[in-house]
Amino acid sequence: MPFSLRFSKGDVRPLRVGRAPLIAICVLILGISGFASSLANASEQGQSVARANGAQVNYLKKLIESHENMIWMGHIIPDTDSLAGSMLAAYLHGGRSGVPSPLNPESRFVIDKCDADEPSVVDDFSNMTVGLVDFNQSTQLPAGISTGNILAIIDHHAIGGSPLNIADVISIEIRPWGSTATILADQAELLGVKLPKTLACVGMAAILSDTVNLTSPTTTEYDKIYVQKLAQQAGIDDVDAFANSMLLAKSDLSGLSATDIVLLDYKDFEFAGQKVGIGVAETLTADELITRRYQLKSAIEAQKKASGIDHLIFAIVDTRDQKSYILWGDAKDEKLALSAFGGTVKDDMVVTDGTISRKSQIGPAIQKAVEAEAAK
Ligand SMILES: [Mn+2]
Repeated sequence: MPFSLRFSKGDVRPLRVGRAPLIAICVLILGISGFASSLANASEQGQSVARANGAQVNYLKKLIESHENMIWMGHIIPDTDSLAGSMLAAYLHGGRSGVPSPLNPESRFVIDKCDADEPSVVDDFSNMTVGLVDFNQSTQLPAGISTGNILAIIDHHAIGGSPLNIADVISIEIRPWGSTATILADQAELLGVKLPKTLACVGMAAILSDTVNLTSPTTTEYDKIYVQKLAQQAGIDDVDAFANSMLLAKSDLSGLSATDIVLLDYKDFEFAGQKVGIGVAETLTADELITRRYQLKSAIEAQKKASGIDHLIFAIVDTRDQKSYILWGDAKDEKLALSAFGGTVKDDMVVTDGTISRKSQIGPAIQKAVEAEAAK
């Protein structure tokens, strides 16, 4: 018999902050083979294994050690969470971090403010194995990454319309938390790894960014806890001030062209066989973009034609008043916007109150509308 495992009550790690209700956790771990051999080694050496998800035995690290040229990458257009995800994952599990294209103004602000080293832009993935952070959709995979070279995915998004089709068994960890950085902060804690100040700062910033300073409906108790913990590690006293300065950095879009704004935080999806692009601009000063809405609509229409997709919806997300102004480029997408968000068209926009999250509100609403149309 190769090995045996004993699990005790200690296997289930309670949430460390108080009476917070446990939310549903979805942890998919498919990289069993590397993990099992690590467990076998641990068992042979007489160590006890506390938890069957790789905690204490960093199976990803062991897996990555056997690959010379390994890099952690986020979705095509980087944001602060995909940046933080690649940096934290590389620190915890080995390999190096990279971004597929240059950073947006908010992420640049975070790198400066946290005094962190900026990962380099990498677009040549030949002879590399890759770990993906913050996405699992084939439509968001940076060009040049072969699915056969993907070792692991760490993410917090729905598996959605066009998940990556990967023939090999790999490690996939998806938890329905507010950010990828929250999952990595939790992995660090499970592994007993203390993050350096700079990375704790970047991780905290990523949680704040993805959850809009813990106000988005995607926010979980875990996000709140790890913002506190990471802030403490990073020596940041005033988290609100940090979050507000980030939101301000993100809001200054005055120097950007309409097309730049549409593509600043943009993702492609596939719903019911339709290619759908969704761009968002989170801003405290929505009026500035509302004033430019006809420029934006022209840019949306041009971008949609240029990329040959079926739909393109853009949302001005007003993070101050917690609502979104939905824009489109043509009559087909006006119909889609109305079907997805209801209401009426006023000033050539649809306004949707309480909507600030692409992941849990805007994306799912559009997905349902596209699927309903396809089913007709
Ligand atoms: Mn994210």
